[in-house]
Amino acid sequence: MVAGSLGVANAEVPMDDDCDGAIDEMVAEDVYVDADGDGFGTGAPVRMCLEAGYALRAGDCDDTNAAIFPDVIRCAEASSYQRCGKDGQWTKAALCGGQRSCIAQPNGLGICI
Ligand SMILES: [Ca+2]
Ligand SMILES: [Ca+2]
Repeated sequence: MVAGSLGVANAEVPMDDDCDGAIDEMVAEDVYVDADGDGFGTGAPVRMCLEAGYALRAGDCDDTNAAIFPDVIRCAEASSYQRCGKDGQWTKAALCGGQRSCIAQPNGLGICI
């Protein structure tokens, strides 16, 4: 693990930077705010010990809905859908194909049937 500026900060403020109870080992985790608790967060990473309300993975397209996270789909229009990308952005709409329709589910997901 690269110490970088973290080492400078630790010289001034002793901290348990890898959550093992020892102080100033120059190791920390990048975590993301995870408001809905689905294991995927949003926004800029924060270097700290992982705790409730945070996740190690980013990419949540909707951090207010625990059913929405990378790789799920939602309906864009009657016969098209969007996929939640690993970057936390919805992809461009794609057709369900084969005369199928996209049916929105109560949890916000979509199903092409
Ligand atoms: Ca989340
Ligand atoms: Ca979510």
